[in-house]
Amino acid sequence: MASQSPRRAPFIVIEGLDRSGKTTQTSRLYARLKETGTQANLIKFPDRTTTIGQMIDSYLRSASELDDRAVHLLFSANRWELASMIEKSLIAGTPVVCDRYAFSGITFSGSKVNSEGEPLLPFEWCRSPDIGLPAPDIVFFFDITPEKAKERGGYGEERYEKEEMQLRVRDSFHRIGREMGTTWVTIDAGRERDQVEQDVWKLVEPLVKEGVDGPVTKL
Ligand code: T5A
Ligand code: NA
Repeated sequence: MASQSPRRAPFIVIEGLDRSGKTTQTSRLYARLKETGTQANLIKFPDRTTTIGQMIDSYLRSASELDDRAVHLLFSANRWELASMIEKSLIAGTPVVCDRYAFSGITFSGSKVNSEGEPLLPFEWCRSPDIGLPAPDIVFFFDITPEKAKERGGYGEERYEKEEMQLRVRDSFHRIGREMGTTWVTIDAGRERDQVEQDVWKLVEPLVKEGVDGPVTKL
């Protein structure tokens, strides 16, 4: 009798611009999974609770200065801190819901410019430290115009929360999305919370129910 290889749980990432509602929707998704009988792991990057995360937090609040390359590598290291936990969770059958991931790393660092408006860090250099991390099975990209995002209480005080920066980041996310194919799902995040939640749930519910075939893939 042929033994069926066990299916693993999905790795679900919500990415997007600042104020697009990622934290709102990852929390809603986590809660909805729980209500329907699935205990997931909810994680967020940057994870500001670790030693590396505290350095990132201080940099984002402009309480400290760091070389652009150094902070990029810290963001990536912050993901590597959780890489084996993510993989183990998926293999054990527990879905992982993640608020931002390597795509934020690439788009934000890659969108930094000098006073002449030229990129500070080459795109391929930005991509390389995340190569080998667990790859998501689905990425919801929360797309929103800077005007819409501003209506949500305006951007805060953090380092990258400036309109020009957000526009470059948005273009960069669109570029990555075109390369990613079907794993990448663009969501109009400028709508009501319930509508956004419904769109995410429509795709997550079957993925969690059916599970995923094969090993955890890598970025
Ligand atoms: N970064 C991050 C890097 O440079 N490199 C990296 O590798 C990574 C991982 C901090 C910064 O770090 C950069 C990117 C960022 O600039 P963060 O800690 O995730 O990243 O940022 P936060 O400030 O926590 O979160 P965001 O600003 O991105 O906001 P969210 O999570 O997208 O939005 P959320 O859910 O908090 O909602 C914002 C507000 O809008 C309301 C909410 O109630 C809230 O008030 N809202 C809505 N209002 C109307 N309609 C809706 N549909 C709404 N949904 C939410
Ligand atoms: Na957030």
